[in-house]
Amino acid sequence: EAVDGADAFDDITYHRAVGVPVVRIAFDRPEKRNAFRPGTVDELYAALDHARKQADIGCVLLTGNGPSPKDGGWAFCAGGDQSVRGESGYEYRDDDEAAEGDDPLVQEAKAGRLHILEVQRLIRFMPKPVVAVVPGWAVGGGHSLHVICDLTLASADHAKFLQTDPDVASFDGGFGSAYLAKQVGQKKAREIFFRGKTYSAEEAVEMGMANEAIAHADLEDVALEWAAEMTDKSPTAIRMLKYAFNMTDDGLVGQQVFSGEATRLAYMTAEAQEGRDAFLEGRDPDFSEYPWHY
Ligand code: 1HA
Repeated sequence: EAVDGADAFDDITYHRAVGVPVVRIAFDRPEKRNAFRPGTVDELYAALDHARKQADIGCVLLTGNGPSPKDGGWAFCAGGDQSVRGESGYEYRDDDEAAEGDDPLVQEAKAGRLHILEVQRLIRFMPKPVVAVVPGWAVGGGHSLHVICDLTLASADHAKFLQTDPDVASFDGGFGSAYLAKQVGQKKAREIFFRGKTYSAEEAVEMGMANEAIAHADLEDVALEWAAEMTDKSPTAIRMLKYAFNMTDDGLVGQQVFSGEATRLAYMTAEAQEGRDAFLEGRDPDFSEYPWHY
């Protein structure tokens, strides 16, 4: 189902599933293997942030539209669009729209963009699962995107996983590499980056960086089934689990994010409300009714 305002996007599509609390966000530059330019990243960020804020959305499917009208090839995402890579990052060019308007200072600040990293953080910290649905190439920064997603489902027929970063003198030194190593182990992660070989969906599953290889024709249906299973469960439990999984790797920020949810739960207790009420009523709080649980 098309979502209001979704036709404002040029480089992505945004759909809401019917009957399940799930959205599908897809790169829509199939003739470029779904490589992203700065405007693509702005749109992706806006779409993900919209999904994040909807109380009736519990899961995001992130994928790439295809096949390419040029040669029939499939892609999840081929990373940063090298044709707009400038001296310090990826640049807005030609018909690539700047999402935040024409303020010259904003435009100047936006030169040389590497803001796919902001998208990575949004995926990492959003309180609902994001599933990479990989119908074809996942390459470079596109590979790193699948790595940061909570789950990866891949086309058994067309998915191909490839890290080209050092071939084009780029490097994702954060989640794309170090977090990948947590998934596949140090030796394999170094091989993926240092050798730059292509791996199939089945190999990706074997390595532990993808969950399942699925017949291409069934990929989207199975992804929706997985999303429906997850969104049948307790939103609070899923949110706490995602943040718990993240926390051991995310340092103090991980603790902050997890603990924020603990604070929210604590605020819901009568004990916390006594603290608030006492302040508002100008009296000392009386916590004597609340036990020291063990
Ligand atoms: O590492 C980072 C970052 C790190 C830190 C912070 C920010 C980061 C931001 C981005 C990145 C990166 O993503 S660096 C890595 C950038 N990506 C690549 O190096 C992948 C380049 N592409 C390929 O290696 C191949 O095209 C492919 C393996 C994805 C597909 O090969 P295939 O099936 O043989 O198709 P091919 O003919 O090469 O591509 C089809 C069309 O798509 C071509 O255009 P055409 O000749 O038809 O006009 C091709 O140029 C275009 N295309 C594919 N990938 C890109 C691309 N155009 C621009 N940029 C691309 N990334």
